[in-house]
Amino acid sequence: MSVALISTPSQLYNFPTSSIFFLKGCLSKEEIDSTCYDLNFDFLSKFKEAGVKWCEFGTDYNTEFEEFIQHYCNQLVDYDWIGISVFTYNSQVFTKKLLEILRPMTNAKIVLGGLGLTNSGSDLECHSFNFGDDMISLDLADYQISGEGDIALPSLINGETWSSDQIDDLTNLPIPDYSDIDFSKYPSNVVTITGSRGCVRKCTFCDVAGIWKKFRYRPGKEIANEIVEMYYEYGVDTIHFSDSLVNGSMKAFREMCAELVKANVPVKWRGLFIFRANMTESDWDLIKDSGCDELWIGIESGSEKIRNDMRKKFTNADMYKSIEELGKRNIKMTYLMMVGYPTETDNDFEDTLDLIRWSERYKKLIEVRTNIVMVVKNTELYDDIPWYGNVETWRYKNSEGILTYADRFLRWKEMVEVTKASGLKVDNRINQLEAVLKIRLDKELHSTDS
Ligand code: B12
Ligand code: SF4
Repeated sequence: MSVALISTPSQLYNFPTSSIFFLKGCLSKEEIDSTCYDLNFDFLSKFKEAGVKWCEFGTDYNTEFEEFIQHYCNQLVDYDWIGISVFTYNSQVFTKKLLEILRPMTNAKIVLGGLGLTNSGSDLECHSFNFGDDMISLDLADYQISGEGDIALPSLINGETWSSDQIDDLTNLPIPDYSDIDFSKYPSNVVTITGSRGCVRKCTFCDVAGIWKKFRYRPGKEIANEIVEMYYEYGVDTIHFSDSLVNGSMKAFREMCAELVKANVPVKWRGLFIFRANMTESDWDLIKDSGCDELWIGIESGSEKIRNDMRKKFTNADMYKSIEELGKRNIKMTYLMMVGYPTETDNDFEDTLDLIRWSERYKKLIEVRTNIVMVVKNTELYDDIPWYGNVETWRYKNSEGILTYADRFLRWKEMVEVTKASGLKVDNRINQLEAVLKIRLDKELHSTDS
């Protein structure tokens, strides 16, 4: 039985796409041989921004892309199974083109997987909510595994009963297998590690609880061991966690940090983090000493009231204190912010600007990524909060009157200006984001909603 595992663009390409190497580890455990093709890297390291533009917007396709894909497919045709990992909806355009070219060339069974089989927020017509179904009905693929592939994929290939249901227990998951790639081709020695799946919060705007019904986590010691193995086996120097929150379970998080301190390997780690009450000096020290280089923090708003509305559940006191503790220890922070939450008033927005201005004291350490709140399917915001109008340019009546898309866009612009004026870094994809926001703004201007 021969199996090829392929990652499709677009996603970051300065380090290997994780899913296919995770799945190779799972297949090896069941004694199924497989070969990984990091097509995301191969394609985007060649075509760079032009490739990203086509993948993400579906425009500017050219013959060079076509020739590249055709040539690439030649090495795939003889496999019995081809598994394609669709990372987000931004990989759908490429995947469809790949399938159109590959399908007539091979008799392999084609199985699709990954979170990009759905669409959680893109309003571009080239993105589908049921991408897997679409591809199967066009006879471009045979199967889709819409959930976790760790057990389902080996079962499917072995002809056993399989389901897309989530695994209950993440203990003893196989270690990802990167033996098919040469790390020296990549600009950074980074790999992704999963310490947990799901989340301990249920924020109103977020679809994580819809994707992963249950929060599950691995023992901290196991996670630390995997990091150590990645260092010795592949010379990895940086870990990115794929967890919704690296400190979802404080027990496992503390254990992992303590084990890493003991192991004393020169590996840095980065992950999504939530501010919490009851963090001790020793917790902050452990974070630093275990190699934490940067934390991405879903702060969302500088207003405690808005964060409560969102069910983020951390206070301003905890937020300011945590930023100081991280700042003192020289740990980089990326603030993930959103403006225009339905209940956000001008005063709430001022609180957000105040947080940014206050953060100037740690300006060398902080990047701020701001987006406009999106109403995403399978969230409380979508289902229960009385927004109205179009899902892309939704409106809301709050205590100050009607909050329109144009109001939210102005807040976004001001936020970006205040971030820059405070000397904090802004998202390096800000221009692409602004282009997308302007498309929505234009839709509102031309809509008949009132
Ligand atoms: C890390 C991450 C990023 C990183 C990407 C790093 C990189 N390598 O490119 C950054 C921050 C850059 C990022 C960006 C974006 N991301 Co992101 N990201 C994640 C995150 C947190 C972890 C992904 C990960 O590495 N998982 C670990 C791997 C092993 O898991 P996996 O890929 O899901 O694979 C498992 C299964 O899906 C399945 N599977 C996967 N492939 C295959 C293939 C087969 C054949 C089979 C059978 C099974 C299978 O089995 C695997 C093991 O169980 C997820 C949320 C999450 N916790 O998963 C969001 C997530 C994937 N991102 C998401 C989105 C929307 C985006 C953005 C579009 C956001 C934006 N608006 O800009 C961008 C797009 C990036 C791009 N350039 O196109 C969404 C995708 C939703 C969707 N339906 O498309 C997610 C789910 C977050 C969310 N809740 O909305 N992201
Ligand atoms: S926004 Fe973050 S903290 Fe909130 S539910 Fe989603 S992943 Fe969890």
